[in-house]
Amino acid sequence: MRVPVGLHLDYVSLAEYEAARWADVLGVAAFRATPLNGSGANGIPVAQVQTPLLRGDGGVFEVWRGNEPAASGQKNHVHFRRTENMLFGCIAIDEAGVALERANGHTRSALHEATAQIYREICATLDAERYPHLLRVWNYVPDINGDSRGTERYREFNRARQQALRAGGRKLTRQVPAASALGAAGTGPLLVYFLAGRTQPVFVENPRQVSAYHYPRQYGTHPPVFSRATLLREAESVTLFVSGTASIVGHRSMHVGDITAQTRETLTNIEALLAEANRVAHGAHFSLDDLAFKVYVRRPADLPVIQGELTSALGAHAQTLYLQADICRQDLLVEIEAAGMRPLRSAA
Ligand code: 3EB
Repeated sequence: MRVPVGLHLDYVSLAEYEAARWADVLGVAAFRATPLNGSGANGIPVAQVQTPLLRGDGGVFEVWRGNEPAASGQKNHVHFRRTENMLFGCIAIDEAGVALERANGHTRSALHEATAQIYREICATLDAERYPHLLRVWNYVPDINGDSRGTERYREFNRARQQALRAGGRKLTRQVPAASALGAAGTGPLLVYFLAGRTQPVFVENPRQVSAYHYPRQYGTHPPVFSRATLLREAESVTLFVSGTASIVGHRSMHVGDITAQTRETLTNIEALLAEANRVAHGAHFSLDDLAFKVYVRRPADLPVIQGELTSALGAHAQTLYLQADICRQDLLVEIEAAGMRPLRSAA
């Protein structure tokens, strides 16, 4: 089958990465302990994600291609690369470097300021470059379950993200990107990478789950701004971006302490989301076989159980990347995101 024109995703090893052709690469997320010298050559944005690999050494590189010539650019801290219809960007801000301004007699936390700056700069970049539609956002927050002045850092992040998106004139419900938000290891920067486009995607919610932007206040004063999935239709293909998905039904975390049951509930959620995406997609029929998965594992010791469940559900040949990361609720042990492409017409 010939590869349809359109957005494309590969996970490659270090050796393949070093031999790759770059002309149509939009951007890269590098899952590797130490940054490569010379990565980001040709101005290609490389998000250095600090979530340790649980399998595979040398690193794994998530390579997004647009299948057409791409051009690089930078606006303030946002490194981006774009084709006619797509823009990949990444931005990292170190909390230690942000200026804390006094507002109404109190200072915002460094995390608030770093988050606000990142989302302000993303909005400004998309406005300036004219890619109005955020499709998919990946957020990596150091010490995500840690405390910020009596509030969990993830909740503080949510507050700043929502406020900055509001200030940027963006929707806060329904027409919001797919996303993931995970803990990053160590003391590195807050890191966000994203894909945006010029055509509006289809936004998909999970019938088994309360929309995250409608979570009740027990999960924080400002809800997380993301859709459960987005579908991008291009001329010859459809791309499905599945947000970070966990063992949540309604708005509650299920199976606290039970990694087997959490993994199964997460897969059930992804299957329900796929069914919903297929219902609203008109013409694309996604199955689990079409997707590449990123699996975030809180406790490395749970890896064999999680892997066993995924292998029996997805088969031994599924594209899976296992990473250690804290999940944004303390009681969640595993979170799974996915992406995949399908030809729109039978372009075989
Ligand atoms: C959840 O379903 C789990 O804050 O951007 C998943 C995906 C989660 C994205 C985000 C959070 C985010 O609420 C956590």
